[in-house]
Amino acid sequence: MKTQVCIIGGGPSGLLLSQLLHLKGIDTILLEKHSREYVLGRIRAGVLEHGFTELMREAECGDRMDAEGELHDGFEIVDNGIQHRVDLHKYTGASVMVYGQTEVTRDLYEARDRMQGKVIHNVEDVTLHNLKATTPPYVTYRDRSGAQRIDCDFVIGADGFHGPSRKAIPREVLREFEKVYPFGWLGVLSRTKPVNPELIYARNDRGFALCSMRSQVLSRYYIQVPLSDKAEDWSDAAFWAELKARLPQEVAARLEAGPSIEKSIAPLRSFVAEPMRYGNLFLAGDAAHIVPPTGARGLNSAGSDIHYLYHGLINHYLNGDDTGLEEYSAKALARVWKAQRFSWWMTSLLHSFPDTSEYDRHLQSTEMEYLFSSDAAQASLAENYVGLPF
Ligand code: RFL
Ligand code: PHB
Repeated sequence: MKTQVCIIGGGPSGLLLSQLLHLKGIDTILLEKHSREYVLGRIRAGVLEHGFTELMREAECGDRMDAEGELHDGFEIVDNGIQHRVDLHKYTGASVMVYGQTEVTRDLYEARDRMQGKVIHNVEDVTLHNLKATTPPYVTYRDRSGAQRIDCDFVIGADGFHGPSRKAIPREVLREFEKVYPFGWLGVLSRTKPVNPELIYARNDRGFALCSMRSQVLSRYYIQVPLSDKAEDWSDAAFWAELKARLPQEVAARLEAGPSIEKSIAPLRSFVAEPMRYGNLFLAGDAAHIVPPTGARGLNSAGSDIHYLYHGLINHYLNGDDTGLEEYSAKALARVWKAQRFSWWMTSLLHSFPDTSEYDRHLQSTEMEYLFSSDAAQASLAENYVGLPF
């Protein structure tokens, strides 16, 4: 087979790029390791920044998001029982869209179907070749009918943190930066009315908690847990009791508990790989960088990579101009590091750290006091949360 752009990974990054390029007449083939049902079964991000929603509209995938997603002008931060509101709209004039990653991915898959996009599922042994050679690159893989080969101009590594693309960059070229947090988030999805019209991020001596949602009848809650915990060890009753203990009493009193539809633990990690380009391979999204979910930056940073890559590729194909592709890694990384900083800051502000000193605890409380006594500090939080400009 032959295509212009071979995309590895059928998560939001890969699907969005494939859809945007197709609309400009650029041919892609997308390879995904799992079935569509499996990809859609993963419960992940819930908050989209304005730039991401604009990309969805440009990809002609914005209708359901605009009809069913909810615009939020602010969110709450609770500090050991005391509630403060961060007014996103007041400080930035912008809002965020609460619309789940599952729905984003479903809309993108449906758009790919409508346009007869080439999306191949259940591929194995994806291997990248000739990335820096003078001859064009190609990708090999296996499916049910045997070994396959795709010749292309460019390979896009949008295959998440564990995919093969980043690993195809030689050790002596790739630099990796990592920070592993000593806790995870236990998340529960339940068919219940969200406890609050806006998200609540709660700092508590028992550990962090987050009240989020997918719709007016579907809630998503998280609590910080030690890395040694297993999701199976948490009964629904134990989860609800612990969540309520970390929320202000009046919020806990109105929280509607119900059976969990999904329950899983995600470890918290920060990670950046540099550079994001190697020859004709371009990395995008979680393949190149991970953030802890506290600042809701992961999917949104993937979106900004796709924005830069999409413009670089259309300039290459439609105008013969390679500047965008040459600048891709540096431009994408500059924004990625800002998202890293913000996610680290918000994680440090809101979580309980084991083995923390009295001094560190004092600093954390002072940071919180400063935040809610300073318009400048709230404006800084707000501009990062709604998304820095591309
Ligand atoms: P994905 O979604 O991981 O997709 C990569 C795809 O590549 C496939 N793949 C392969 N395909 C072919 N061959 C191989 N060998 C392959 N190996 C892997 C995988 O099957 C998969 O389908 O990466 P992508 O597209 O870059 O998207 C990134 C986002 O998924 C991620 O950043 C967010 O989910 C992070 N995140 C959040 N981001 C936000 O912006 N806002 C949020 O509110 C938010 N909340 C979250 C989150 C992530 C979480 N977890 C579980 C890590 C909440 C949580 C709990
Ligand atoms: C979610 O709804 O899954 C969610 C929302 C905000 C975050 C992280 C996760 O910061």
